[in-house]
Amino acid sequence: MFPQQNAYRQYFDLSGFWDFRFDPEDQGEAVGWMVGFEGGQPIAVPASWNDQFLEDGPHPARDNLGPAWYQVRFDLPWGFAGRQLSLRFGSVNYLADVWLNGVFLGRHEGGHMAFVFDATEHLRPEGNRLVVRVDGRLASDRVPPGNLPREAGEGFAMHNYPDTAFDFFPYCGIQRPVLLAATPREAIHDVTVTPAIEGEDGLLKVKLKASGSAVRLMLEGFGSQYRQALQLEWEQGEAELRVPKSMLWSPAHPNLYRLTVELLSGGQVCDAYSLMVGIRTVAVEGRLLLLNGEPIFLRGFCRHEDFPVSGRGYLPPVIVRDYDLLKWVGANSFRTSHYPYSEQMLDLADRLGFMVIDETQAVGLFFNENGLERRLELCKQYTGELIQRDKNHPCVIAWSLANEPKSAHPAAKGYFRQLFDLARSLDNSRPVTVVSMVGEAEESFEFLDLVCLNRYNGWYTQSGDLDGGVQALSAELDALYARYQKPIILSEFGADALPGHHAQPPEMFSEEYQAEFITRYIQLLESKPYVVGEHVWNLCDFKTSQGVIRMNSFNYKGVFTRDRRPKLAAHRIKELWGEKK
Ligand code: BDP
Repeated sequence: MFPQQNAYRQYFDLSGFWDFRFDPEDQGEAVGWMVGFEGGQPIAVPASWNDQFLEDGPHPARDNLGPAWYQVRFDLPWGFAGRQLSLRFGSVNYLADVWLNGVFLGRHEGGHMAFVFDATEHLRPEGNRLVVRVDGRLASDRVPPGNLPREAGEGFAMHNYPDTAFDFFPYCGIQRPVLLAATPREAIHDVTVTPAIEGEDGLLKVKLKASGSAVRLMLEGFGSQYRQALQLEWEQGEAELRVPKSMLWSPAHPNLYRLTVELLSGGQVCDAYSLMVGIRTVAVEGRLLLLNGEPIFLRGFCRHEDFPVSGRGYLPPVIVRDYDLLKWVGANSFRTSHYPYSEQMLDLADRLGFMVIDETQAVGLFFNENGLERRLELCKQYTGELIQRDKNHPCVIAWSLANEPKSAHPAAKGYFRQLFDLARSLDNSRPVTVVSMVGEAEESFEFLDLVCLNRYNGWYTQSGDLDGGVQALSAELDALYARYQKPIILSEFGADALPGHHAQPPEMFSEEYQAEFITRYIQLLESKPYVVGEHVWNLCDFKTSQGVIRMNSFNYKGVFTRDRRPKLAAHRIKELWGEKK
């Protein structure tokens, strides 16, 4: 649960300037840096380290993926003593080892996901030292993978530097805030809210994990007079709130309610936790995707957490700006390509009414024996962590288990069957998908709820030939629907455009070609009755590794530039989507 400030809970944000040093010989542990190190330089937390410094000795700091060490000194804030204390990291990419006052608290693998360590026994009133070793190196048994051995037959790497099996820069470091949280000894540990609709009423099924004997639930209409309270004995562990004539959540009306759970001990409130909930349902029926029982069509983008200097670091003004761009251009949805975005981003999606396909960090998966079991274990961990973190968000309308796995391999279907079963067992209220580039060969579409396809006809194939590309896409979509009989989302399509580069007639890399490409795709997609969504690749230009197909180490498929200025395509999309409203 995200830390909260109320009469029973408090947290302290450790963001600021920490101390940092690279560890090129990987000797930090051997020489005892866990208790603190000398010779560090200031670094901003949260942010990726790569673009904060120019050099690391003779090498660019940018390409140093670790290991590297962070440390910060802090005193225990007023009022924290005697509480249950934990340290919560919003995201560290990729591998984090954490010591507090020389005591090893634990390790977390995988970026873009929150993790927590209990620190109660190891904190002192003054002079605490938190040390984090971060290793962002790329390896074939990590997810997402990189540095794949060519001789082992994984010849589909991007041939770029750093050598990723995915197309975005492998930014490293403490990329989201680190919070020191204080909670009561008897506390609420977990809340799960599942909405349903019955006639005009909304139903909220609330499940709790808590140490205590009884709880009280309170539901308030956000911005309305609605208020309801319910008390129950804790042993029940589960309750249903009926909300008569409820205000449903939808992109047009993102109505939210505030649910407060109070834990009672000896008749007194000893802990409280509030969360915003939305009453809405999502379902797949035949060739339709339904929100609150009504067919919906997803118009939107994929995006990256990416900005100059801060890299993949949490940057609230960019989040606000991106929502403004999404609204301006007429989007109603996005996919968290290719990793879970910050929790704060999802809070705003709830509030502003954006539908989100929430994706794990499983990008660039391959199924050769080499490290397969380990990658599967990691994917299970990531799926579990994502659903646990984001399960209560009304904005999340589907889970994506992976992006563009190399699924033309006999092991792929069984691999995704296990992940799909896991996702279903954790949450049976949302569709589950995999975003595919192999199309019909993605046999897991037999059991997945939605078919998500990425296509670049007229770009990587049929280059320069939009007529040919769109025709081929049309035929492929029909075949895909005929085979799987499930709603299809074109989850990526787009073309690079160098900002300010023009051509008439349109030509690849010009703003005109990108605008024309996206227009032709949208026209085709909206003519197919089984297509339920279109997500343009990408909202903004973003940084990748160096390689021959990535000029300036940029992917230029943004319809906005990296500093968020519109290209011609953005204006065109605004016109097209504006007509549909
Ligand atoms: C797709 C990938 C995406 C890439 C995009 C591209 O899913 O990560 O950035 O292609 O090549 O295949 O622009």
